[in-house]
Amino acid sequence: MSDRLKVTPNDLSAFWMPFTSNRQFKQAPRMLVASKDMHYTASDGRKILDGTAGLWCVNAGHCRPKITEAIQKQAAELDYAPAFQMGHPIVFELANRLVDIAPKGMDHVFFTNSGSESVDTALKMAIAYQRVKGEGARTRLIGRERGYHGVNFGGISVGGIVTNRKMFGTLLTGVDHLPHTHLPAKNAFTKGEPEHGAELADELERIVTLHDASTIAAVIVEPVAGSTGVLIPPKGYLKRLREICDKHGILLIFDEVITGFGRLGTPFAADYFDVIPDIITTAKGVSNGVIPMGAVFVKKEIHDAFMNGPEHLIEFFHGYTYSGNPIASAAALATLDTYKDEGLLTRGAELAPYWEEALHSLKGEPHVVDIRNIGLIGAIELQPIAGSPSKRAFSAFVKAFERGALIRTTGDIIALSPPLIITKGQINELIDHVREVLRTID
Ligand code: PXG
Repeated sequence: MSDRLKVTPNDLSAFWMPFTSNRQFKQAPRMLVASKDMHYTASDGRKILDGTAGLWCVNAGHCRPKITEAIQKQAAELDYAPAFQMGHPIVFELANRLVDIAPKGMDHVFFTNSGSESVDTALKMAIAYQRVKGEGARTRLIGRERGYHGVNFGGISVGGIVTNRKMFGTLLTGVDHLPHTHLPAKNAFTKGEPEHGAELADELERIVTLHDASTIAAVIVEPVAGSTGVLIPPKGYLKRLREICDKHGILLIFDEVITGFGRLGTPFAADYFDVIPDIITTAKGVSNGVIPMGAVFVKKEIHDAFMNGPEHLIEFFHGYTYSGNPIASAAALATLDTYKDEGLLTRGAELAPYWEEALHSLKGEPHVVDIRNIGLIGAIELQPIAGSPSKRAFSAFVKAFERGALIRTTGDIIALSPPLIITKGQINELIDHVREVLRTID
């Protein structure tokens, strides 16, 4: 282990931290210095059980040998190769391997470096696709309230989290939003998919009536909304969205940045819900979070529509310097090997019933107003402190870290999404930490 374990007082001021209360953090920093399998090591040497797979990304667990070795080897062999008008074999191999596990019909992959970039790529693809097939008036994008699609301008425009939008001007024009599907009065403490709310998909018909289908390019939703506090789609909701999109020639984009790569116990949420969208955005789990990478999966018809015109011309004016970077590609291939060797893309399905029971055993603990779960995702919603939203859950987060567990909070919701290698014993441990924390916070 490097001597970073011996952390000494340090000047923390230069680094402007992302999505962090910088001033509060720098007064009492929480530093991670090492990781292995299900655990982090904090700078004071304590082992911290990872209840969140980092940030929903380290699906195979930490510092897995195949992935570490692949990165080391690739860095010494071919470090960087230009991504435009040049290729390197490993990224083609990766694309084939990804298509092999993708839902049927998703035959092509476009590489990015993050979920935010995957989302903006998908939105641009959707609008451009409508244009190349002669429907250039279809430029509108439909997102959903409480949706999270990253932080780039396209993503925050179709996203529905007010704090991520209100500071940043007028955003993209021509965007509308479906209502969110969170109905706590009807669905609280549901195990799995809630019974009520499929009819909320019909709001898309209302939006189509308002704008006319001929102006709408695509609808984008997270099959399970993660960042906004784990909103599980009501039974039948996604199928209904698919039907309405089909009826009106609107593309359906699933943002699977957190649900992709085994989180629900199936390779993708599209498999879980048996609804195939036209485009799937991914990131995080594609490379186990270890090296930044994103991948956008596209149906053959969409890809093929671009493959027209003179062959010397670029078909899609879009891409990133690091699209399909060799080291990221090597990390992703080794990640896929690890998922395959250990059956991780479906392991969540075996563990889900145990996970569900463990989570719901928190019903009746102080402050708990709802518990929801699907696959290896769980959310425990707390009653907010009057006048101080999110303070209670944040105290839970800090207390859990002090006790030796990493949990994630958003608003007053605790969200759990452990690496897919978690054992039953570790599930008990995680839930016991949360139980004790709930009993100690105000
Ligand atoms: N789409 C979805 C559905 C996401 O969950 C992004 C896009 C953006 O990905 P990048 O790689 O650009 O961050 C995400 C990211 C949390 C949390 O705790 C969730 C995300 C990121 C950080 C924290 O809920 N999701």
